[in-house]
Amino acid sequence: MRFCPYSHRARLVLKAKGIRHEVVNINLKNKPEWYYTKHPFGQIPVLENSQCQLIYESVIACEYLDDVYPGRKLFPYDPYERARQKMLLELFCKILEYQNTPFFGGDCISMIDYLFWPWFERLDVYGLADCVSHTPMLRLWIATMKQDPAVSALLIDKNTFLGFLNLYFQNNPTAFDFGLTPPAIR
Ligand SMILES: N[C@@H](CCC(=O)N[C@@H](CS)C(=O)NCC(=O)O)C(=O)O
Repeated sequence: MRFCPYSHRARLVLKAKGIRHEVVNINLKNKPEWYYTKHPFGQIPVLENSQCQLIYESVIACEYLDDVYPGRKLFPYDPYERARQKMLLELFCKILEYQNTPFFGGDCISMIDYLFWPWFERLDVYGLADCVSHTPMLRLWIATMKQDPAVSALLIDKNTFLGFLNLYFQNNPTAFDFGLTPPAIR
């Protein structure tokens, strides 16, 4: 589902690491029966690798991608630093103003930034952009994140998001497809 922040996490990591992949979107209001063979409760996202192994829970899926695929490691190698990112993730909003580095994991973007980002991208859509107006470090982080190639490639246009939410709250089963262009008829 294109608007899900948990799936967004996985897509950010796939993009950041340059991993070739296929995205299969499902309609959460009308889940296909087969999807329950991928996830016991039909939640998204689920990652399926080329050996047909299934990995769910977005943080676990992101860590799996980081471990298995080459390219820049997003989680730090140092076990303490890795644990620290996971602790920050647990604390999430409570720690936001205690950072004094440009990114949550230090001087360059790493896994923790990608795992936080989907919620920050949605602040404006939910009319909550003002909640960061008194937090200059956080505003700077948001501006810097928007310049990252993976983040900018996956940014969702605000009007598309609002169009989706409008249909979603009307219980319209086509909400998840909002903004998609129908395939050209040959
Ligand atoms: N802890 C899960 C949460 C995933 C989640 O809540 N996904 C929502 C969509 S944003 C979902 O699948 N909802 C449908 C349902 O629960 O039936 C993760 O991190 O992957």
